[in-house]
Amino acid sequence: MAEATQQASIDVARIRDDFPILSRKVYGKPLVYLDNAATSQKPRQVISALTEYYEGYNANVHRGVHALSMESTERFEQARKKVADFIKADTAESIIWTRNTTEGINLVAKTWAQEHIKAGDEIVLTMMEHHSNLVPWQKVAQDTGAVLRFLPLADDGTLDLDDVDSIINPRTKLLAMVHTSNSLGTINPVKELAARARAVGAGVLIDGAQGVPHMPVDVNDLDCDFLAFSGHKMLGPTGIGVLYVKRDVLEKMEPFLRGGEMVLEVWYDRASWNELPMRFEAGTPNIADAIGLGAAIDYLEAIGMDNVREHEMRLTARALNGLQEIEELDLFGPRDVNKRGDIVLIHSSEVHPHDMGTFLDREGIAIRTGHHCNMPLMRLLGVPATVRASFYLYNTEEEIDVLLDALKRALRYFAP
Ligand code: C6P
Repeated sequence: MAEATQQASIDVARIRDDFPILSRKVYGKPLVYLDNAATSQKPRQVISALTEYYEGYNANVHRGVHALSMESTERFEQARKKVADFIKADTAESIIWTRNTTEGINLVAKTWAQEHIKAGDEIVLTMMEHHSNLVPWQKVAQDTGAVLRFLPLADDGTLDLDDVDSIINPRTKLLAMVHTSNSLGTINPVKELAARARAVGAGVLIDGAQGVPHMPVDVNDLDCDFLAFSGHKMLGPTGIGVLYVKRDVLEKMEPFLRGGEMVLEVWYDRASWNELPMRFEAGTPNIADAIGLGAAIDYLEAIGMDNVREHEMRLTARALNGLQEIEELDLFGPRDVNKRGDIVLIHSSEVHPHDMGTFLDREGIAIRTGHHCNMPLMRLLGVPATVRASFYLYNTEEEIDVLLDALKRALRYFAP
């Protein structure tokens, strides 16, 4: 691949050296990894943090008086503090470890929502929600008799807010919405919509799965009650996620799972609850991966989230410019890179997305094809499946060009 030509504020070549997997080949071609919305790659620093934990101080947390247990507890809690600082939370007690975004949203649906949402209440979502921020609310609506309402989409893949005042109204009890769409790439005006929800007394949940890894996020600025995201999409290990809950909201919430660690005192017939956030972390937590996520946050902080965003905007602009010129392709989502994240979504009526994905794979290019856990959105767009490329801090402008070139060749290859 040609030498990097970025006039970037970040040194992509140096970053790439930290990611062992990026030097591998696929079918004899250099790997071009453009499936970051599904999961990101991991730098050596994160992989080492996991090895150091298992080789050096593996022990359960919050339970032992021995040195290893105290060391692992300290590193585990340091990681929690790193997450809190990363999203500008006031206190680490607002950070609950989960497995992933999906579990975080389900936790809110199974606890807070059961207490606060009643028959006739309304839950407002958008028409671009990932299944993880749709299906749990369908269940809440079925259980409680609440009604789901949806903010519709404009033609350019942004939200159509013409009727926002009737959709977010005094019956609204929760606004649960995605920050950056994993299909359209749209970055939603979450802060403005959170303010509208607040004005009618509703709670606010943000699905940060595609937002937190790619731009600075400040929970106080957004004024949300809940923010859920996944470690594996932000250079961290799989199996570790985060649910931020505003402190005063969390204090009033009933526990999610019950058992060891989340209790203060237990009798044969009853129990009392531990302090926050342990009250929401029953059983032995995912210690190693929480520490690994802490290392991922150190890595991102050292680069700077503003720099990550700026770099990805440059990559996305290059991709959009190139894609617009390929007339066989339909391109979804806003054209303005200020309104979108690192994701581009395309469809060609001439080539099935899976054929396109297989062709690109043979070129060493990893992209995602299918419905991206957005089936209702795909129906709305009128396509059964699409091709999606998503970028991260280690991708180069040359890789975008490799993608564009391969797409053109695929279109010629499959031409009717
Ligand atoms: N989207 C994608 O390829 P989990 O699987 O729990 O870590 O994240 C769920 C999730 C929730 N919301 C959004 C906006 C997401 O993008 C995702 C995960 C991946 O698009 C896997 S389907």
